[in-house]
Amino acid sequence: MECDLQNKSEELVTLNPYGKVPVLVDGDTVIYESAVINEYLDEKFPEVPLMPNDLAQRAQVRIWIDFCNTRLQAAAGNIRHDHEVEKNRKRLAEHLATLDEQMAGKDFIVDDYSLADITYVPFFTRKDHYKVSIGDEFPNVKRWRERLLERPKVKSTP
Ligand SMILES: N[C@@H](CCC(=O)N[C@@H](CS)C(=O)NCC(=O)O)C(=O)O
Repeated sequence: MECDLQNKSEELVTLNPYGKVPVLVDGDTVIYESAVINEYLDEKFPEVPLMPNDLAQRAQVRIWIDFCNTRLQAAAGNIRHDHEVEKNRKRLAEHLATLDEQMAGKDFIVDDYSLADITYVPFFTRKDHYKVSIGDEFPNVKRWRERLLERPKVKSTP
């Protein structure tokens, strides 16, 4: 569902007690929190698997999803909302450095393309909102971003 976040509808707050988007309504099922929505969709459509089979790799995917949501996006969101901008710019640079190390010599963050890579796409497509540039100081993240944004499904998503 789409909604005005400055003027939240009652419907949004009823569907998601956190009052945030995204929210997925699938028949009688209501799901919020993007990581949970993504896992639900992955399990609902097993013909396009986006989680590895290996248990340890599945755990790695969840670790990098958590890193994106609780660290990278948290710092980026604070910058976007003008909250402690300098402190959060520093944090964001540290998180990008961590990611750059993780991405060394890799095409995707854990083994093959997975929900972990997908989780970073909104950050990469909206990076200008966060006043961040991903240049040669983060060469592995830069290549990974370009690789993800070239994917047809990512390109065709508004
Ligand atoms: N952890 C949540 C974060 C969702 C989130 O922060 N959404 C923002 C828009 S991108 C929002 O709804 N903000 C409105 C608010 O916090 O009041 C998720 O991954 O779904």
